Amino acid sequence: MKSSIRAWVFLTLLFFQLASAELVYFSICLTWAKREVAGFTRDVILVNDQYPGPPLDLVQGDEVIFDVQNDCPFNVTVHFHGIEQRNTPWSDGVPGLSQRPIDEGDSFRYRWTAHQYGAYFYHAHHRGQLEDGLYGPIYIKPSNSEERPFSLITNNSSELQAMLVAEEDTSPVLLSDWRLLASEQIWAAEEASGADSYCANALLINGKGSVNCFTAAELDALTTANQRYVLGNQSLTDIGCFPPDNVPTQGNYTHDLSKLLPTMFYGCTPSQSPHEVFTVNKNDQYVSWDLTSAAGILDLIFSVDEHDMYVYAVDGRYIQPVSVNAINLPSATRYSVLVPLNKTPGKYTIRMVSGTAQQTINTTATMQYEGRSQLNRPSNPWITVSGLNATADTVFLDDSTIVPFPLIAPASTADETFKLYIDHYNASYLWTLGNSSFNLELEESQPLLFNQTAIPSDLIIRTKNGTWVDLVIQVGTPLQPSHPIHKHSNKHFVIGQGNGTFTWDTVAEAILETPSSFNLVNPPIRDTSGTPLNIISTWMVLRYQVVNPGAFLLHCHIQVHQSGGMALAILDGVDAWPTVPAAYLHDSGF
Ligand SMILES: *[C@@H]1O[C@H](CO)[C@@H](O)[C@H](O)[C@H]1NC(C)=O
Ligand SMILES: *[C@@H]1O[C@H](CO)[C@@H](O)[C@H](O)[C@H]1NC(C)=O
Ligand SMILES: *[C@@H]1O[C@H](CO)[C@@H](O)[C@H](O)[C@H]1NC(C)=O
Ligand SMILES: *[C@@H]1O[C@H](CO)[C@@H](O)[C@H](O)[C@H]1NC(C)=O
Ligand SMILES: *[C@@H]1O[C@H](CO)[C@@H](O)[C@H](O)[C@H]1NC(C)=O
Ligand SMILES: *[C@@H]1O[C@H](CO)[C@@H](O)[C@H](O)[C@H]1NC(C)=O
Ligand SMILES: *[C@@H]1O[C@H](CO)[C@@H](O)[C@H](O)[C@H]1NC(C)=O
Ligand SMILES: *[C@@H]1O[C@H](CO)[C@@H](O)[C@H](O)[C@H]1NC(C)=O
Ligand SMILES: *[C@@H]1O[C@H](CO)[C@@H](O)[C@H](O)[C@H]1NC(C)=O
Ligand SMILES: *[C@@H]1O[C@H](CO)[C@@H](O)[C@H](O)[C@H]1NC(C)=O
Ligand SMILES: *[C@@H]1O[C@H](CO)[C@@H](O)[C@H](O)[C@H]1NC(C)=O
Ligand SMILES: *[C@@H]1O[C@H](CO)[C@@H](O)[C@H](O)[C@H]1NC(C)=O
Ligand SMILES: [Cu+2]
Repeated sequence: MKSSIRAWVFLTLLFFQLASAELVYFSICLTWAKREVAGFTRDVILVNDQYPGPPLDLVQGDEVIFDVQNDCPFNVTVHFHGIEQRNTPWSDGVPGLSQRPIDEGDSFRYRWTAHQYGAYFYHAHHRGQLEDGLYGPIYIKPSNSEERPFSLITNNSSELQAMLVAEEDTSPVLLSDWRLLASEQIWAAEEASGADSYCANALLINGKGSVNCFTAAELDALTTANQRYVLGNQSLTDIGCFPPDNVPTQGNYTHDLSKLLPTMFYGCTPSQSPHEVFTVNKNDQYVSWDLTSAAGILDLIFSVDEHDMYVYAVDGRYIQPVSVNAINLPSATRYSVLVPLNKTPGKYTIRMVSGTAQQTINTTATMQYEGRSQLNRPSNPWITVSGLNATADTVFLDDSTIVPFPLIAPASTADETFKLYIDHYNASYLWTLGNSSFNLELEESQPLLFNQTAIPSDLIIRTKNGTWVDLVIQVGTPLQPSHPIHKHSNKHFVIGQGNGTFTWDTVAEAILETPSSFNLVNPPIRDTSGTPLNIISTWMVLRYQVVNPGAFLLHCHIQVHQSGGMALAILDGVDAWPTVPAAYLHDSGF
């Protein structure tokens, strides 16, 4: 009965959606205040007094006016992750590229059109403030004209209807890691010690979770073969992390470890804080979730005990659905899933664990069927706390096999190739994405959109509008974590990856020698892609067409890596450069 009422509501909504592109006002006020998160009180950036921030819900075609009032005692900006900003590059929220930081007490008006559909999120883009809690989900309901991929799962009309209704009711599930120290404390300690600060203190689902401390013996038993390889004769610290003097991860640089602060690498205190409970109804047949990682440090692996997940969209765009049991989310990625509610009604544990070797850390939530539980036992996990398969049948999503729906392919050749080199830069905590390190202070410089020579030229590449561009991302020294590389503005195709050094001048040359390293037929379309992992160095090639002139950042989404300079400015379409509206050039968008 409930389902049929909802189906009716759904069809009615579809009808009204036809002519419903609207101007949507969304207003946030940012404050810096004490909040208890993961059982510990610290200063947090609150969005309308909330952590995490409230959801922004739009319909494809809507135009949004997003007003930010900054009542924090520091400058901020807000970025809309994965939003193309077609014809509105001044609303991308990147200090030093698209705007000046929003001063204390000031406000700023972002204005953009939702040409795309799907799951996105907004987050801080000034210094390390993402890690202080400034983020919230964005969902853009697809217009009717976007073909859904569900008939690739089933042609049973009742099942299809249930999937459409589930999608209509989809909800964000915000996944994150959390530190007990504020981002500026972490940054100052990195500068003082020289160390790269890569450990979290808790994992959170919708902002909820606790700190869990394993004993040394438990951690020893949980240490995987891969971790042992990197650790050598060292052990995980009491927060489950590689120690700060681990040479493979820190690089061969000098450190003053006495300048590190408690809880950065060591110091575990357990807490008991509420965890998230998702109530589902078996009669719905499916629940749809937009898994969204706002993590600052770690890849996160997500799994629901005993249940399958049909992954049907990635980074906000439909894919040919695949059925899996566990998904590794690099920082800032989104995976939309339909979970079939076909098990014995009861409580099932949702497990989230670190997907990055440098730390073993986990949290849980609960998926609970409405009504009386018929399950009189704990649910069985698909994954272990260390992120391995807990059963012989566990299926992990393989990002490299994701196929877009409907299928679109990139150009078969590129007009230009840029080789970008990732490595430490004179210190463990400083990094390159190219030849040089993007100094954090450059965020305070005149925006490149207003002045193309405002920052040093070795941190800038320029492209022509309409051309196809290959970004060859070369990870230099071995044993680095996967770097989630995010390109602002339009999405890219992930056309190739390999081990060792990319020795060719172009992809065309590389294909002649190693065709199996490339896919130009149906490669994944992403806005954030993790570099491949191996015990040797690796490379990855991103191909995109320049369609939206403006100054856009390419960067690692591990926050401390970005702050440490793993970023590059792309001046897209310099031959068709836009005129910045006076309201943005001189002021705050009003
Ligand atoms: C904050 O931003 C304003 C405007 O961009 C700038 O003038 C000011 O110097 C910044 N303040 C700090 C502390 O960086
Ligand atoms: C559903 O029907 C379409 C069109 O006939 C077909 O392409 C598709 O493979 C079918 N789906 C399944 C799951 O059988
Ligand atoms: C379609 O699916 C429903 C619900 O899963 C099931 O009851 C029904 O028998 C199926 N219909 C056909 C024709 O297979
Ligand atoms: C173990 O690590 C210590 C400190 O890093 C080092 O001095 C020592 O040589 C190592 N021992 C072995 C057997 O590798
Ligand atoms: C570390 O760097 C120093 C000085 O550059 C060098 O002498 C030493 O061999 C290096 N050690 C390793 C393990 O690479
Ligand atoms: C992490 O996993 C362990 C072992 O399953 C569990 O006891 C613990 O409660 C989990 N941690 C959290 C914070 O849920
Ligand atoms: C995990 O998968 C591997 C490879 O398929 C298998 O050998 C192993 O037995 C699985 N682990 C468990 C606990 O089933
Ligand atoms: C960083 O190191 C490179 C060589 O690795 C050197 O050429 C450059 O001058 C150094 N830069 C700074 C700022 O120390
Ligand atoms: C652009 O930036 C450069 C480098 O800071 C500066 O020399 C130049 O005066 C700026 N141009 C304008 C028009 O502000
Ligand atoms: C990096 O250096 C290479 C070799 O000198 C040069 O071709 C390339 O343009 C430089 N890249 C940037 C972004 O400056
Ligand atoms: C840039 O190129 C795209 C794709 O060719 C085109 O749609 C767009 O209109 C161009 N923009 C400008 C400002 O010329
Ligand atoms: C790179 O090496 C890994 C591990 O040795 C292997 O699994 C993977 O297939 C290789 N990748 C490519 C593109 O050759
Ligand atoms: Cu990185």
